[in-house]
Amino acid sequence: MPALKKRLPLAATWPLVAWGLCCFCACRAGSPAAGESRRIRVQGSGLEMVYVQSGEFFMGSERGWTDEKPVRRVVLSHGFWLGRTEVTQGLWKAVMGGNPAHFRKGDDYPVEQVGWNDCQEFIRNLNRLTEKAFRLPSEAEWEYACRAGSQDDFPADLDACAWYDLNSAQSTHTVGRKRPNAFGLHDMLGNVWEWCADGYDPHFYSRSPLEDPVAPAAGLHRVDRGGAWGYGADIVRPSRRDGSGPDYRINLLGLRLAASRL
Ligand SMILES: [Ca+2]
Repeated sequence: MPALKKRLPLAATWPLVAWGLCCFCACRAGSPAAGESRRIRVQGSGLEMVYVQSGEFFMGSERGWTDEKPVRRVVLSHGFWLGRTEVTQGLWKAVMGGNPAHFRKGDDYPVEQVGWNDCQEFIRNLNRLTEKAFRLPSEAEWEYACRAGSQDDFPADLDACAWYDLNSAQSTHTVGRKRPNAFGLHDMLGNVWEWCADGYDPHFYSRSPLEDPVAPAAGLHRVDRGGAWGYGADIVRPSRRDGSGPDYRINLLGLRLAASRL
């Protein structure tokens, strides 16, 4: 007599099927979870990157300057990694071998007095050392990450989350000491302005694509964002835009790193 094959009841197989599907999907997707972080060591220094998921938001402000209008719904179709803090003087020294900062109070202070072109050289060297593909964030990525789900154009709790003219004692401060935003990012507002990848075009919002907008890095100026220790609450805002020449260096302006993948 042939052996009878014992079969599980159909209902009993569903948990196994579901578990298998979950594993299959997770392996195929391979995408990090929102807020996941990774530390990267670089020649005795390092940095921490936080994963920001794709999404959409209203970019700009009807209460802001003319270059912040029109407000439009922007889609970021891919998640990306962003530095938990501004680039520190310690990391800059580890990569470049020197420290251009004005406020040399410690390795955990943000680097400043770095031009947009200096930042490109820094990123090239960093990528060679780490075999990764760091870059500056786009302006849209920066504002999306700064807002972290908020549409508040004038944050009421600026003292808690930013170094600006009323609490900075006219200096930069150690990165990461102020309260992080909802994405876990520190000092997006204040401390130092942060270079973005885009060229600065005051009319860009009127004609930019609504999905993954990036203004070409051309023309006289590049975008910097977030305000700094020497500015007031009218400037230290998520949607405030500024443009500076690519070789402009000042003790109010630094950078934060981004990467599409790590
Ligand atoms: Ca900042």
